Amino acid sequence: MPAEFSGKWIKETNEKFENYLKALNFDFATRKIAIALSQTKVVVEDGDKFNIKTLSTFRNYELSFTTGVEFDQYTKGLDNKNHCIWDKLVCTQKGEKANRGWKHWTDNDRLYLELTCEDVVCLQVFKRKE
Ligand code: VLZ
Repeated sequence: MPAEFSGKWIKETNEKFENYLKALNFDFATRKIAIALSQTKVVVEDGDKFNIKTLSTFRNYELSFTTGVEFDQYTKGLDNKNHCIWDKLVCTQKGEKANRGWKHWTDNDRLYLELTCEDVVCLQVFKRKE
């Protein structure tokens, strides 16, 4: 089985990202910085274990999990306290915000990431670099 998600991916497009950050209560100044940034995803897929880093010059996020295994997540400002389960690369989060989750999929040299919070759906597209 090829590890289809493994690699380094650079953000190309980012639809509704500011609305998404607003739904998460990010303040105005942080949103303006965040939407202007380049973002790189570094994904390591090893069987059912994943490590996903979201990197930028401003802030970095890192997440490690095993698909199918529920866990509690805490990242300050972003997820705060959440209970998560990833099914392959689809995550359902139960926390302070309704309807939160992520979905990742690939197509040739593109990585797609759909981020949802309340009624906002943000779609990010990344291009494979390595
Ligand atoms: O990634 O949910 O793909 O770890 C960015 C907020 C939110 C501030 C990005 C700007 C959400 C900093 C990334 C830019 C890096 C995200 C998932 C895995 C979960």
